[in-house]
Amino acid sequence: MRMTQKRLVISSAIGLAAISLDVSAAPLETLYFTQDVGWVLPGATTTAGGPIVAGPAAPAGAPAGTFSSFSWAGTDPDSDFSSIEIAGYTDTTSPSAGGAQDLNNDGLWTVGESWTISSLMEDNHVIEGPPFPDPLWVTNALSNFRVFADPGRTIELLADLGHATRIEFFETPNTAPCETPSPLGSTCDDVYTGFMIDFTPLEFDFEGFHYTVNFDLQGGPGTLVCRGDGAGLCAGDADAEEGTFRVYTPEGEMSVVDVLASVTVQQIPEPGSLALCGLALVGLGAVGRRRS
Ligand SMILES: [Ca+2]
Ligand SMILES: [Ca+2]
Ligand SMILES: [Ca+2]
Repeated sequence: MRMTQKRLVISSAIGLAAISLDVSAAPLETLYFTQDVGWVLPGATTTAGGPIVAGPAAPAGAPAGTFSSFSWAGTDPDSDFSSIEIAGYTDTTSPSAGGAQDLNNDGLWTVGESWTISSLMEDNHVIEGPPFPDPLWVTNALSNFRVFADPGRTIELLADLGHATRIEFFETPNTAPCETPSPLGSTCDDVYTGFMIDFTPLEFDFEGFHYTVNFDLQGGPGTLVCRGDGAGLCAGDADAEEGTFRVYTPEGEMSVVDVLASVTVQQIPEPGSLALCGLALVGLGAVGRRRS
């Protein structure tokens, strides 16, 4: 009796080992990315007559016709220019490489780590002129985001090309008391807004595993990102609607918002393996019944 049980245990262990070998190799622990981005130049009419000046063309690899930055001013000739820049990174140029976001400190974009793939940097000045339209300007940042399995970037796992992130910019009135929330305390914080749907996760399959790339926004020093959830410093912001984000930037300061990307992975159950498992269990059941 004991011998029979032992043989059964051994044979089913061999069977399970064969099945798990059949499933696939291990999931990727490290991935590689490129993020190439640029602005579409907003139309000059959106500033009610104030100039909009294009900055340098976006680097090669970014969607055609886009710019790394642009600046704008009011109709008053003494008006300072504000500007907004966008930078895209690769896994080797990201500020996350070797930084605090590199949790296992290996210099690589490891599964589970949230790394900066691009940054928005605004140089915010008080714009002089007549009352401005709300929003002052509307435009898209366009991005080409790619994920690879190898550091040489020859095995492409994901290509999200020409992706548009729509941004609306509001130059708030610049005299106290501020009419709108001014959570950073300048007179008066400006705000730009967009939709979280532009940060919907992306998914792909590779060698028996399902990968999900999640995106997030993180405000740098002196910058506040609100998610429309009314939490913390965003409390009392009646404009913080569900499904939107709002970035508050103080007058007279630089602000930075980072776009983060992280990966999660799940094994894909293979129909063949499931059937084998089922058969093995049925077989064990049949043997068990015969034994009793
Ligand atoms: Ca790492
Ligand atoms: Ca301003
Ligand atoms: Ca303002």
